[in-house]
Amino acid sequence: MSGTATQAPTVTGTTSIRNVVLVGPSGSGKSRLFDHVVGAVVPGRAPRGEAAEATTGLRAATIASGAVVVTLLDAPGNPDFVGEVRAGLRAADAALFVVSATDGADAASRALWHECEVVGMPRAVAITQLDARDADFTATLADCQAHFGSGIQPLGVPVPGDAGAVTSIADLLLGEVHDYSGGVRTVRPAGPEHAEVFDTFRPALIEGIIEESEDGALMDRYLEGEELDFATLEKDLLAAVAHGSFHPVLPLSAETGAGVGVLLHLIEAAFPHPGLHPLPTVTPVGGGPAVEVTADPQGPLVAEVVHTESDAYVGHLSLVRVFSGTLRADRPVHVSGHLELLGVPTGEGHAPHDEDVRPGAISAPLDGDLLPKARAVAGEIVVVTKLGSAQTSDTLSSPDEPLLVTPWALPEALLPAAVAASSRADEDRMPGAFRELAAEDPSLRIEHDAGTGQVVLWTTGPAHLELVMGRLSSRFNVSVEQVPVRVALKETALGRSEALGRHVKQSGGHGQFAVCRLVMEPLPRGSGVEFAEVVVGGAVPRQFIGSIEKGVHTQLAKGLLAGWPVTDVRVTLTDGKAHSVDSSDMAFQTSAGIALRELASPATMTLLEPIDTVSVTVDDEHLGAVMTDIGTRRGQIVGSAPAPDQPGRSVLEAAVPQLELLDYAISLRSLAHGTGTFHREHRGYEPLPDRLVKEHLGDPARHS
Ligand SMILES: Nc1nc2c(ncn2[C@@H]2O[C@H](COP(=O)(O)OP(=O)(O)OP(=O)(O)O)[C@@H](O)[C@H]2O)c(=O)[nH]1
Ligand SMILES: [Mg+2]
Repeated sequence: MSGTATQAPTVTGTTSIRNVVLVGPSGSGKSRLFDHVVGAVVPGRAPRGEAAEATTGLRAATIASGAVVVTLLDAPGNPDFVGEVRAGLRAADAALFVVSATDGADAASRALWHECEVVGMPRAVAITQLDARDADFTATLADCQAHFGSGIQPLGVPVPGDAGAVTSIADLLLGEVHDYSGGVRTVRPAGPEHAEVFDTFRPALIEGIIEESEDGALMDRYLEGEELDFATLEKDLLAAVAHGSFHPVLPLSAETGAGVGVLLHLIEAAFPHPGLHPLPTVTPVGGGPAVEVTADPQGPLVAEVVHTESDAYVGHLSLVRVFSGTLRADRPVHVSGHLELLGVPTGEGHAPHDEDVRPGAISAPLDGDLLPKARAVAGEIVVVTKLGSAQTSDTLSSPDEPLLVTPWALPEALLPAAVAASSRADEDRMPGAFRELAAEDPSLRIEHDAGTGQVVLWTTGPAHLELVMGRLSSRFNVSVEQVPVRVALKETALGRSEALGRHVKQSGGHGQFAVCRLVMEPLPRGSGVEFAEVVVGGAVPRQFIGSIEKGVHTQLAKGLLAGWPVTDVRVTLTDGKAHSVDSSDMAFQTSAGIALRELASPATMTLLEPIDTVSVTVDDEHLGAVMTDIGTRRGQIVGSAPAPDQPGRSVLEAAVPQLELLDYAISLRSLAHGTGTFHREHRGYEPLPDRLVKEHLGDPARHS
């Protein structure tokens, strides 16, 4: 904890709040820009070193800027952490989309742009790293216009200085040149040397703004040659940005600070305040029709936990966006989480919960520092301590009127990693650590697989897995080893087989006597297990038929070939023998097991593997590669079609064995150059190909 600011900026009302999330691919310069802006407003903060690490979770800082209070959120760019981006888009009211002038609008940028688009986020584009050697502003701008559609127009254009470094920016609306070379901004009117820049970029900007204007006569006036004044244009520009239909582009350099002043002005003047941004769906806890809420500090309290961290000194820290009402440190809140309502598997640690909790302190965040405050009104983003039971995506409301916010679209964890505790002590610490990790991270799914007995961590990708493993050891002192993930198979019958089960022990004392003849035959896929009996003449007394049935079910659940449960078979009791004294329930159960083990052999039985329906959404140019790859995974293509609402992308549906999908979350990224996403659903079981059966029979799964 360090820093010089000790007081939270004063929020005078919801309309003076601006919440802005930085979104863009990894390495585009979001954290650098975040640090620069925070550092410019709060002097004395040590900037991060050159070897900056990739961001893994939301960072937040609330700063005063002009007449508004801005909370900046820095989101990670790595696709594994798209859940944090979505949380940031939920918490903020506008996004600053960051594209590096060295990389352009690459596949990762396009995927993130789509994330903003699906939630209708108003956004501006920052083209950063203008000072880098291979920076190309014009090419990056053209790239953005090509990929992000209409409404992308620059407000400023960098003007190269003497040494090539970008120290000046031509402001296209004001007709000025802003010079940052002396460390502070100096403004001069544009000279004849800048005519080319203005001629190139200004007409398109002005036409773009006019097209968005509510004033239909403006275009005619412009076309008739009238010089439109700055105030007219700025008003329309601001309206268009807030509306989400126009995306002004700002050149920026975190190195020289060029463009940062214009950015802060744009945020204050053009970015929507919380009252203009649509609120998420809110329902009463326990169900019922949606409740209308507005960004009114007097309204019912509705707030959502968008990020959770654990601090060695302060403990549980919840980053909370207040949507309605006022959150006060001296009033209890109702904490509610119901991920099960989303209809997706949630794993351990995400059980539904509802409880009233007294919060600890409320603070404005300043990137790790906490600036205390007494309350937070609708629209604010604050840190709340001591909400021990609150998990990321939980709702905070008033205990008198408990409400539930429908969470943002949580990403699916599709990369499985099986782990085993290194020691008994590690095993004891594992459940507590898992509980904490799951509470922080709704995209982590922890599963104890009943079929294989493995503990499986489902993550969104390798960087997410690495983060989770790192936390397990550094924060919870739990050492685990990664072991190969197993897939739970099943056994079934190929043809009819029969055997006699004799359980006869009659030497001395109370004996055991039970004999049964069982026939096993295949049933259609999905039938499960059936038991039948066709015993004639009371060879097996009535009361023991139930014993045999029980013994059959017990043995089938344990498996006959390789320890996997047997399915899709009918077992028929055809004959047997009993003894008037020595027969018993247990003896007949045992004889049934013996008969089944006797009749089982690789000649009459085989293994079934689980098959998933996989739908892959991918850029058209990579569809062929993805299809070919599905083939190498023993997959069957079911069909493909253009992706709804996503021009240039297709959805491919295929049936693929789970055994071939263990690394798909990683493979698809390289196959589709970062443009692919997929979803999988269990479809059913199919026989494992012969060559694989041999492999799996030599490798018994699980034996009790
Ligand atoms: N020269 C120059 N380098 C920059 C600039 N902005 C960022 N960088 C460098 O680019 C690298 C990545 O910057 P970050 O700000 O960490 O990138 P990020 O967008 O936060 O990346 P993620 O956290 O992974 O999403 C770092 O080494 C920065 O020093 C800039 O304006 N100029
Ligand atoms: Mg970062």
